[in-house]
Amino acid sequence: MNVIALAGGVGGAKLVHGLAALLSPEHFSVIVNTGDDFEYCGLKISPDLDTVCYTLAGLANPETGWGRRDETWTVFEVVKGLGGPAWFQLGDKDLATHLARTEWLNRGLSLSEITQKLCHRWGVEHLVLPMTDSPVETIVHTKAQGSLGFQHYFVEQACQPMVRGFAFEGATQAAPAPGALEKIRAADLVILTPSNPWVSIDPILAVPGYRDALVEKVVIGVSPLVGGKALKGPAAKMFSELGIEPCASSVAEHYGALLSGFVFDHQDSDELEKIQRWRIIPLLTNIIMKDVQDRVRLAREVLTFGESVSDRSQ
Ligand code: FO1
Repeated sequence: MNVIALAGGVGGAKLVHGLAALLSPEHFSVIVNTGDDFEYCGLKISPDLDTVCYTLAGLANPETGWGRRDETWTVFEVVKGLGGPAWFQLGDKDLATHLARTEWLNRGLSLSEITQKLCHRWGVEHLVLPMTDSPVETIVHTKAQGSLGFQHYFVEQACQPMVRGFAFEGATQAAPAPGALEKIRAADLVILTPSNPWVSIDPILAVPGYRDALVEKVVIGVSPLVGGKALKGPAAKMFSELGIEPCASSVAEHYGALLSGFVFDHQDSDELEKIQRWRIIPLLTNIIMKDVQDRVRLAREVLTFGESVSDRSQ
């Protein structure tokens, strides 16, 4: 079975890790959000690409999910000592990634080419594609502080400002990364991983071509919320601030007609009827991924569920 996952931050990377353990590189590729990308100290940083690649390479920091394990922080401690910026923490090994990517971008390589070079070095055999090679910036419109770049909202302001909405600057002028649409068209199953719908999956869907390509596919969404709370990050807070109940069925409704099936947690079984109302086939299971075994277990359940949904839609 050919599978494509759309992923953003840490939650999405965990399920991608489980799927990659079950599917060979010929049968599984990932399309990653680049709306979080920004420039910091002159360096071009692609956090979600790095989080997915580090996770697949076994290099990810197990505590935070982002950045690298066994990290040292010498360079940015000295930068801080000089009075330089320190709000976005870059470890020394992670810094090397940003130095290499920035140099290669300045030499004219595409984000796709750079991601392949890095994946080759890190021993990641599955194809990891940026959603586009063009610049797209997620802007968070907030009540008290106007429009903020995503990392300024997420890290510098620690997700505190109340959100009013989002914009994905550059998305309408962007095109899917080379090969991305072909991979989706060849897929038997597309998985919207448990990333933040607003700022990890929506930026991908905002790039022209993706929504149309997904229309005739079997698409399974996985809830990033359990019991009305996000497993990590501001997804539930964003739903509330936008006046929407933060719950699994709100996530299913957010994706709406895109979804053939939706995977959510036993704790939210009371939402089963609501989800079925939208003719979305439900799968209730334990969607919390505490360790690698959980990632593989959930991935296996999602794949089995995807096959059954695919059989029913034929
Ligand atoms: N998230 C933080 O909350 N604080 C940080 O200092 C931070 C640094 C950082 C460095 C590299 C990287 O790839 C990710 C980093 N993140 C940090 C996470 C980043 O904000 C991502 O955008 C989130 O994981 C959401 O996708």
